[in-house]
Amino acid sequence: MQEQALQDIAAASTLEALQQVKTKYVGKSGLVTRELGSLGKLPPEERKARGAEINAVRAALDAALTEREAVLRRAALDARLASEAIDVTLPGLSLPAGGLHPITRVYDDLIEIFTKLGYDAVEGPEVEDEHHNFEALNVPWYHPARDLQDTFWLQDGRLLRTHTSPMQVRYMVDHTPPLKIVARGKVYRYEATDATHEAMFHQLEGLVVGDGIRMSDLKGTVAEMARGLFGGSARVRFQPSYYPFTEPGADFAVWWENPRGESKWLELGGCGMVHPNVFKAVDDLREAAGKERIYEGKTGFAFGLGPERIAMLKYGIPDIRYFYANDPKVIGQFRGEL
Ligand code: FA5
Repeated sequence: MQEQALQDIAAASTLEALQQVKTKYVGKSGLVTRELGSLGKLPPEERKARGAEINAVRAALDAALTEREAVLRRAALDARLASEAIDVTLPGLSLPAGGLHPITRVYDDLIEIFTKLGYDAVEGPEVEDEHHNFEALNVPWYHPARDLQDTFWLQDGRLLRTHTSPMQVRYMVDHTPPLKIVARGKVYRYEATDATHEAMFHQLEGLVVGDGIRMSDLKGTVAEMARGLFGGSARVRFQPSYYPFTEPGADFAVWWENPRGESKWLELGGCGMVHPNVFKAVDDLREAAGKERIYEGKTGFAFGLGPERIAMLKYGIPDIRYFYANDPKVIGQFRGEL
């Protein structure tokens, strides 16, 4: 019987088959178990020898079963590992991922350019008061320039800021020159929209204040920004313009050739030397807050530009309204991939 059993064990090719062999010989009613059970029927003098014999068979079978089981388990594991193996050299499945909005990309570029030049990047409130948005910027209530920036009025004389220039005033009231800042954020104008005008858009404001700051510093800075945005060969044009909070004031445009070989002057924003009346208004606010008057006699320049115009040119977007319509066909082109 032992020989037959050992053959059966060796022939079992799966764990299930081995389990059957185990039940057949050493299970509760297996052949060996039954042999042991029938010992009682033997005459006492034979019992001991027969018992030892059967126990030896049982021990041999147990050992063989344990060994075979280990072999079969290892084989099963190897088979499973082989079937589940991952080929890390296969190209992965690409999943759609979110992407940065084109305006965010342009802002990131701008902030990087200016922080490299030593500017601090700041942000301020979108809900403003009349004083910071207009009055302190040398735009009294009767001034016709107020009509140039049609305003969304809120309750209590508050308004949605029409430009980021009130940040000039806010920052100077709280800080001591010399200073260099850029202020980013949303601005709002109550005007009809078209391909180049939105009622909500963005601006980046720059302000530099110190002693002996000159128009040439402003021009150099704007040229540096243009080169950072559009490459080393970008050219900048300044044209006289009027802003109540600058004297003199100018508009600046960049000559830029896009990847499709089109080139044109792109009006980017306004700029100028900070008007003395703005410094005076800041000192008045400082005095009212119990601070020293320190801005009279200082010099500085400021500029303000719209990142939408830059993004339109850079990414070939023909209509400003595409930026905020959330059309997947437009936004989807700026997706990344994971
Ligand atoms: C101003 O808002 C001034 N605060 C800029 C300034 C700052 C001048 C500091 C001098 C010193 P303006 O209204 O021109 O200026 O707007 C500046 C830029 O914002 C424009 O050149 C344009 O790029 C963008 N912009 C203006 N109106 C809109 C609009 N409706 N939609 C999209 N972009 C606009």
